[in-house]
Amino acid sequence: MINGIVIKSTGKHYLVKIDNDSSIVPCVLRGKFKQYDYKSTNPIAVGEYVEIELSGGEGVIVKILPRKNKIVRRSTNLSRYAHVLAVNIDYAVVVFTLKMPKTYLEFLDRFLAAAEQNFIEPIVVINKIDLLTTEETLEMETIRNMYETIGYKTFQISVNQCIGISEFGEFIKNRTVLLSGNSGVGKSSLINTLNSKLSIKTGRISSAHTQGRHTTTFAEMHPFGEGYLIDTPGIKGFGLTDFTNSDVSDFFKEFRLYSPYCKFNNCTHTHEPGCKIKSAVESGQISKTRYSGYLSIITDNETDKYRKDDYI
Ligand SMILES: Nc1nc2c(ncn2[C@@H]2O[C@H](COP(=O)(O)OP(=O)(O)OP(=O)(O)O)[C@@H](O)[C@H]2O)c(=O)[nH]1
Ligand SMILES: [Mg+2]
Ligand SMILES: [Zn+2]
Repeated sequence: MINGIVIKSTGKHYLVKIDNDSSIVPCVLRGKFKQYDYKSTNPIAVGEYVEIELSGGEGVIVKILPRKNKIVRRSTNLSRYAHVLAVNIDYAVVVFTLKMPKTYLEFLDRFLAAAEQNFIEPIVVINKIDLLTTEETLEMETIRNMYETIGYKTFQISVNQCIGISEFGEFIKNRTVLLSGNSGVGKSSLINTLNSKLSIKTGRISSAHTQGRHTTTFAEMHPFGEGYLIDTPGIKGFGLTDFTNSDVSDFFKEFRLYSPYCKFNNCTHTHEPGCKIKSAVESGQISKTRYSGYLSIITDNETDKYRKDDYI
């Protein structure tokens, strides 16, 4: 039996890097496995530790080893299926841009919530700061301060002008790092800059729509120092999976300081009297955008209640 790690998955075919060896073997999956108890569009994700058997030049994945953690999103907003972005990761990076394309804070908050749900440390990377006017730079700094105050590590960078790259690289080196974000925010460009031996395909931003074009189509791990950078396809939205409404306030890091003091211990922080989260929003201790991010996740969940069992 040979042990390895899945560095690329296209759904049916996998590339597995063999442990303590530099060889990479194309693999297929033996039969049908139903390893995990939720419906997933990809039963084997990038980062998976597997056992393979060799037959001819090809490998067969015969076993998936237990996962340390995972980042999962609903594949589309109303989908019954979950999509595993990556597993066994040390940091979950969300790449954010104020423009070209514009990333909504709700997207960021949902990603952060999913990382918290899975006990993975998230990092916020604000890219394309070279494009910002003075006014937009102030807006960016306000956003950055807000997330730093909550307790998230943030970086402001420009891949094009090589600003902040080495500081970020130093922070994540030798770890397994997932990069996610909307299409066109510069995930692949950032990976190419960090590891100059790579030349991953990058895209242009459509000038009419100021959006990316989904240049990266499959998640793939690339070496960086002793660790890996996981490039992923750009996503539009981020739906959480596998939660109940009462869990959600725990996924918002700063909410945990207030929720124990709400009048009702089953407070959903929406309409109840004596809610300490609502009063923290009113007094400005919790940001309004974070609170609306929280409400949007709760609302999603209510809309989907009747078919919750389908995707858990
Ligand atoms: N102005 C500016 N453009 C950048 C910067 N970083 C990346 N870009 C450009 O943004 C475009 C999209 O970059 P990609 O790296 O392909 O973006 P991506 O996030 O991998 O996109 P998908 O693979 O579609 O998810 C390219 O034209 C890059 O040159 C930056 O710091 N400043
Ligand atoms: Mg890409
Ligand atoms: Zn409350």
